Amino acid sequence: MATMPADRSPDSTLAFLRAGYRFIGERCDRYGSDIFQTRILLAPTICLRGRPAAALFYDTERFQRREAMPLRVQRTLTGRGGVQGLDGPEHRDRKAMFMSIMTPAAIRQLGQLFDDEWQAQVPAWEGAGPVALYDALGRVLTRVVCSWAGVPLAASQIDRRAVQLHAMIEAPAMVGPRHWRGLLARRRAEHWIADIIERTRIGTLPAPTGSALKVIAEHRTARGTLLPRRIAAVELLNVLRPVVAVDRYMVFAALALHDHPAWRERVREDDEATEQFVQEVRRYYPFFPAATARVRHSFDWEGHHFPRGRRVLLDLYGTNHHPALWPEPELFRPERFAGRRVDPFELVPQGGGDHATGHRCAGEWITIELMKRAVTNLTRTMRYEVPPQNLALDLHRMPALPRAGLTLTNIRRTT
Ligand code: HEM
Ligand code: MYR
Repeated sequence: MATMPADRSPDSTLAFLRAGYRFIGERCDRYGSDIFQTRILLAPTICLRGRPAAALFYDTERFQRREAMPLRVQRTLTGRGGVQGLDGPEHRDRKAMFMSIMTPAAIRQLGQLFDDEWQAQVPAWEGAGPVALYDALGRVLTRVVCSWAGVPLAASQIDRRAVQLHAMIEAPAMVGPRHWRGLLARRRAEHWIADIIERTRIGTLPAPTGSALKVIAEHRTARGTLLPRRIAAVELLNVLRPVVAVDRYMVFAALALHDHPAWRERVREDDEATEQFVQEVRRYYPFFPAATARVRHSFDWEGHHFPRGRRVLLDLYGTNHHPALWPEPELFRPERFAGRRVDPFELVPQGGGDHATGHRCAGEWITIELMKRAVTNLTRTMRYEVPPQNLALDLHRMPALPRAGLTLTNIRRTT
């Protein structure tokens, strides 16, 4: 049996939270190995990166999600009892519920609502002083996703819900106030949505056919029962929250347009270039650092032993920056996607493997659609300036974002 390189320190949880996106990659580089063992949350944890590792990690025979996600992540970001922690037939059934919402027509409709809301906001942005893109898009996406999902939202509530959804995304890897804000936000948001689920079920709140609200409120498990109201709320929030999270990728796209003016010109004219650009934004920028699972039954892989129950972390960021997959990974080069067929284990910002049978992100197509529309809106329908500001991305902070969320000035409509 090969010896797996191992961290010596008794626990690396804080080191992970401090080191951020490069925690696994730095150690892999140091050990000259894409697999090593460390201790996280006081328990031995195997860390992996790269394509073969991703193919292994998404083998549902070998890994389970039950009791895999750290509690601090469940209490803020994902909630408890949702699809992320299910296995086997129960996962298939719940995942099918999500995928049934993601029809091409529904995705187009979401995209159209997003374009309409963006255009509706431009006059206000034109008249305003500096616009913080992250905050502005957070509000746009909150309004749009609620309308698309069938969730009623008064205009006066948009800011509050946008702040809540952002707080859940920003909390999982933080200690102190940012974490507490996420805990509170989740409690409040689950109450809000559980009430809406209840009203839909008793018929006092009509839900549009095919909407996420209707599908989730009326979903029946294999045993023919409705989801408990709180779980239904967790699942509907698993649609609302991550759609709002796409604002981070939109900020990254705007950052990339700013840093690569030649690409601004290319995407203005060419939809294929826009596609490549969006893929490179998803590959290059730091978002979801790592996915977690546990070994289902002991097995050996490439000479390493994986004992039953061991927690495993797959480095998503590190796989997207692996030099064996991506030559010169630290360069932003959308042309690397020209004519390239990307297999399900190479580009994994939203997980790898199969959407229906595994845990790959249910919202990947939505994410790509919304990002393309954001790039088109930024380059073809308006002009703006990026005033001097600190645009550095701190890879120690998870999730990462430029400090001011990217400030734009002198916004003008061009079409
Ligand atoms: C799962 C990332 C957007 C819904 C995931 C996973 C990642 C991820 C890394 C977990 C993969 C794994 O466990 O192996 C992202 C990122 C997004 C995004 C970076 C950009 C904003 C979305 C959107 C939706 C969505 C727009 C829904 C509309 C889900 C759901 C799961 C999931 C339901 C759980 C899937 C499962 O456990 O089977 N996402 N996601 N995500 N995502 Fe996303
Ligand atoms: C979502 O809302 O589900 C989409 C993306 C949110 C990403 C937030 C990432 C923050 C850091 C999480 C640490 C997890 C470590 C296992």
